[in-house]
Amino acid sequence: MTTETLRITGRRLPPESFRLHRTTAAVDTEAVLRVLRGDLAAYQVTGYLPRESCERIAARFAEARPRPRHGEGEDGVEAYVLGASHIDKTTAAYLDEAEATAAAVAALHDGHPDPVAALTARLPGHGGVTTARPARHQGRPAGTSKAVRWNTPGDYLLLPHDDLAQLSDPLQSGFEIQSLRRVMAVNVYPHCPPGGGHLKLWNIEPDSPARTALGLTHSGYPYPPALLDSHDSLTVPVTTGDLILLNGNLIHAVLGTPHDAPLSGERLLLTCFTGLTAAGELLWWT
Ligand SMILES: O=C(O)CCC(=O)C(=O)O
Repeated sequence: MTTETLRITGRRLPPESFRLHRTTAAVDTEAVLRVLRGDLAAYQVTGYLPRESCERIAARFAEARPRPRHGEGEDGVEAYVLGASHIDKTTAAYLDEAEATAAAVAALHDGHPDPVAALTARLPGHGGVTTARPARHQGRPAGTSKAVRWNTPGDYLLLPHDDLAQLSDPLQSGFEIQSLRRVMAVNVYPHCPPGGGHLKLWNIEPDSPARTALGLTHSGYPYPPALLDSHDSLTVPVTTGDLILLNGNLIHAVLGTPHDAPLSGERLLLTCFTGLTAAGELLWWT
């Protein structure tokens, strides 16, 4: 089957849920819980991270000489990453990486609280969340957050994808994140230059047949942009200091800048994934 004849099937949010909720500085916990449950597409808190923190984290990231992740970006580098990513590796290899990078991630914050962890710490006691903790495997914890600078020129810094499919990778069989049915991404931006690096979400949470037809069963990446034209979309204009919570089951992408402006060298993301277990435990991983 050619991609022209494929249709991405799945769950669509009702129009009143497929929207961006916004507040300034203060976090509306009820809105966070709506994203977590899949009842809201995205929630943006402008001015979440004070300017001094943004500048400190960006400076520490530059000093740390983060490692390149090879891929289809400029000079064969898709991103510069500080911290661990569970994608495409065994659970043991991921947890080794989380342990090996924990001190470098903590050093980004110079003794100040990690703003990603500060968000997850707010949730226990609200909306049936009993506790918040790292996902674990054989007693070993997942990473708390990672810092990422995408390095791909063109229309997309990161192509359309969903955050759920990657949990099913057979390499991570038995890792407790595999029992989760929903993902909420917690994203904080110490720097985003004006004019680009925005987030685009499409109103489709793809189902297994759609992923299988596209060969994306365990990756959820990348959905061909042309197949998304028939789905409603919304764009979240990212600004420095934002916290953005995303319904990660929806297909979403990071947009580039018009005219190849030198954006990719500057935008900086701190992030973790979260999900709620049937027992009400909020798990995080990276
Ligand atoms: O860079 C961003 O704003 C979001 C990145 C993202 O969607 C991901 O890492 O899955």
